[in-house]
Amino acid sequence: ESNGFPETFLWGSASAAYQIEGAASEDGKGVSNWDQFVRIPGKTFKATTGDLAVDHYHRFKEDIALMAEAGLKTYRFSIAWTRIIPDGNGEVNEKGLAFYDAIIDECIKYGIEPMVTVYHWDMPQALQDQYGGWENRQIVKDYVRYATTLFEHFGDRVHYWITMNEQNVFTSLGWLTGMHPPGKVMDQKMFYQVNHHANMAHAYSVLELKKRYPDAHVGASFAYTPGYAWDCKPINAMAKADYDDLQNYFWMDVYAYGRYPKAAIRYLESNGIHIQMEAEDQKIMKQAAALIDFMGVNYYQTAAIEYNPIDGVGMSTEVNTTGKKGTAKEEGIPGLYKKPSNPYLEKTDWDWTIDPMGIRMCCRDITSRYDLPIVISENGLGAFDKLEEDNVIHDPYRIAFLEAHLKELKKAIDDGCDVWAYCTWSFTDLLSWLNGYQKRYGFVYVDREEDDTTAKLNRYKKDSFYWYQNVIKTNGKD
Ligand code: BGP
Repeated sequence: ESNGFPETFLWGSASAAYQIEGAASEDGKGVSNWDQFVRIPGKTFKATTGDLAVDHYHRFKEDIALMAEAGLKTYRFSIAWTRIIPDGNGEVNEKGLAFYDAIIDECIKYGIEPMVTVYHWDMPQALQDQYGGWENRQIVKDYVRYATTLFEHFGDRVHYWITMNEQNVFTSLGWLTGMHPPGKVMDQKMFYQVNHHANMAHAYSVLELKKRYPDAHVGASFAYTPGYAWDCKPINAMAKADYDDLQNYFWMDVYAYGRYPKAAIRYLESNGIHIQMEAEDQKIMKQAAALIDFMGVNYYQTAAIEYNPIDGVGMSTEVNTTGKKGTAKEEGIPGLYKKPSNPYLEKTDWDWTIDPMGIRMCCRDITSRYDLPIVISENGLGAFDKLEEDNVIHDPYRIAFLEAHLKELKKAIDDGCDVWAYCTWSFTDLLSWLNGYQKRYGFVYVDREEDDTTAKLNRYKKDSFYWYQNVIKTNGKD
């Protein structure tokens, strides 16, 4: 007999500042690495500006009223560091604080629990220019000061904090494939060093939060792509173990245990990579790990994992950013693993596997490995949606996708996983980092096209809006 979702379950949706706000230079906001990165010419992939985005900065009241109408219990959003401390480590901008005060108060007015992401990839460009941003240990101090500013100002009203969004993604794309700022390609040494800096920034900020608000709930959001060993050949099962240590546990073990997986460190050392640490680091990482309250999981897809010979495929920058199905290329780490296309799974137009059971896999793995509560901080389907006459949008594919994932999530709860929240990505349509505005995720359609800066940006409810409203009303029982 299924107990289903607990009464206190937080049904929600998620967004990120750069993808939704716009108002890129208003009210004292500083320039972020993304504001700058999208302007560098010659990219082989799309990187659309968030200058206007969907103008949430000016329309947040309308958007949050729609969230209330859908019945959301929580809204996960990120704060733009450049609004709070425009140059990264100088003066605090009161207008930036005031903007997020207004968002938080608006949520509370409707009984929506604000869930705040401290860092969702938009770093002050000034820090990049000053000292190389994440590449320099100085970032730890600056991040912690920024985070602490948020804790002190919003901590009386915000009970859920996410320190980092998908550290595995922004570091891999920033230092290995070059598709995110600062656009470095295969700089392995720096990739691992940057991760250590981010881990310390996370760890110290957890300590600062808990000093001030011991009852606050804090975690980091990890992009978890569970792997399936290709077949029953032992070498492929071993490749999957390598994949887990280097691509999953390399981050989750740090958040939950405060240490790197041993096999991953051995692999790095045998490749001449030694992470530079300060004397206290390992102690601080452990202290922070003991204090986190949940693992944040962004779940989109799974990957098949097969052994990859030393002369095999490497990281690919030929990812599908057009929505033309079948254009993604196989990628991997030579000598370890590669990710062949899984013949058992359907794919989205952007070649992401559709695998509802994967969400249950994530929960089960985290529960047995870490015994931590889980916040699903993102899950959703990117699709081309069509605005039809009378401003209706029929998106049965999105409903089917989410419904199937919720069924599996419910099973995970029945399996004994302690799942606190489920946030869809996203509530309104918004900017997709590398795919522009055509890859839509929302329950609410925003009528803007790619280069459309004069768009009215009207909001229209999709069919999925009403579906989610009913899910929340019935607490997932239907
Ligand atoms: C996650 C990010 C989000 C969001 C989402 C969808 O990795 O945390 O910010 O963008 O993925 O991805 P995409 O926009 O590439 O389709």
